[in-house]
Amino acid sequence: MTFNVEQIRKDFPILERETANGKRVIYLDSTATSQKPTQVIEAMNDYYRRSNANIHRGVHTLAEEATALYEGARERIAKFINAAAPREIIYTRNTTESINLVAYAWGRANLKAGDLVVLTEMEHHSNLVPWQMLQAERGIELEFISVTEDGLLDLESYKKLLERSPKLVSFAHMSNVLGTINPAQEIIRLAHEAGALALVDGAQSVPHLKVDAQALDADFYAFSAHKMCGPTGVGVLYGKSALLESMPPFLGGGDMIKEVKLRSFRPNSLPHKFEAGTPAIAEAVGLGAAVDYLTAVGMDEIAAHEHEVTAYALERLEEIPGVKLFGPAANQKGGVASFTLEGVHPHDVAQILDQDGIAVRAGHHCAQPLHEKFGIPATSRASFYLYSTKEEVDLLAQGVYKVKEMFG
Ligand code: 7TS
Repeated sequence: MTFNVEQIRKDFPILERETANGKRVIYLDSTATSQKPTQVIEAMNDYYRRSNANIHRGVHTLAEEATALYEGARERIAKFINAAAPREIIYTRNTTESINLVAYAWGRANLKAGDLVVLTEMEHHSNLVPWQMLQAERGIELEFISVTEDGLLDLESYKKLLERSPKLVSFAHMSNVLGTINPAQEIIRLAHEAGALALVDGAQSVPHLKVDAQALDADFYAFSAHKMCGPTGVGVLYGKSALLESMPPFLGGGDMIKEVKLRSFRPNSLPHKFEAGTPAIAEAVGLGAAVDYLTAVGMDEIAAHEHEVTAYALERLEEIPGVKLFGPAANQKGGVASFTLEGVHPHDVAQILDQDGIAVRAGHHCAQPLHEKFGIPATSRASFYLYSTKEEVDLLAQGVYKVKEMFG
């Protein structure tokens, strides 16, 4: 299938709607959450209309069908990121819960006072706070790979930290503010050479790039359905099976057990050991449909399209006097353009753009330390996905000019 953005846009009904003042929605906030194609909406609708039942608990037709749909989605997700087996795919609520699962189940079993965990200065709060909580509880140490002025990871600072033999290196594959695509394979290889495990926050990479968990050799890889054309409420933790086997469970309850006595339990096998309670079944089905959709369009085609739109956006924004862009050049980043406009607060930029139907985000984007590093409280951020167009970028640029005029 050749990539045709106009054809793709027809799959996303929301892109046709208008705002209250009659403007067509120009959705430039896919980094926060993506829009959903009809294929995903219908898969979830069909599930509720035809197959809804609780999973793994019944022999009746609907229970068997629901279980098959839920587990079938897991198989396709495993293929999508090239996991070695479906049992390496743990359903969670989102990236945040996936990282917390590692911090609680692996971290509390394996880390003690003085052990070092290496993070980076460009992390989302989801990959900072769980480790800060463990630090408060256990006395582990945290260090951070520094970010250069260009918005890249300083690998020399990383190599120095590795001399201190960390137990874990945890980093974002792609930054949600700078758009930087980090050299994940190299970071993981260096971590392993130093005897550390590697956890990758893939919230922004899995939706936009072809990810191969085995080629990367990641020990853990976390992502969210809602940023990759799927629904909210479901995410994934990929983990190497030997590692997941060695870990104690995270939450306790139904489904995660093999046997329960009044005073003891035996945990279930993978992946169920980490899926306590009735899961988000329709949402898992929706994620399966999202994976099918992205696969049919082609991840390489999506990445190429986004690259073209992003390069154009950086060019158009850069030529506006007073605009300062953050992050590396287009060839080192995904579909994100974070910027400030001299003399105008980012929230005002976003609010004025909204009057023309243009949806961008303003704030610290859950990466407060990164903004602090750059000496700013906030940025405005436009972000792009497979349905974004250069025409939308033109409207964004026009909108920013308009903001400039209004603020003199
Ligand atoms: N990690 C990164 C790199 C992210 O961009 C996000 C969400 C998360 C983790 C957390 O994902 P969640 O699904 O668990 O919430 N990023 C953003 C954003 O940039 N704007 O809104 C959410």
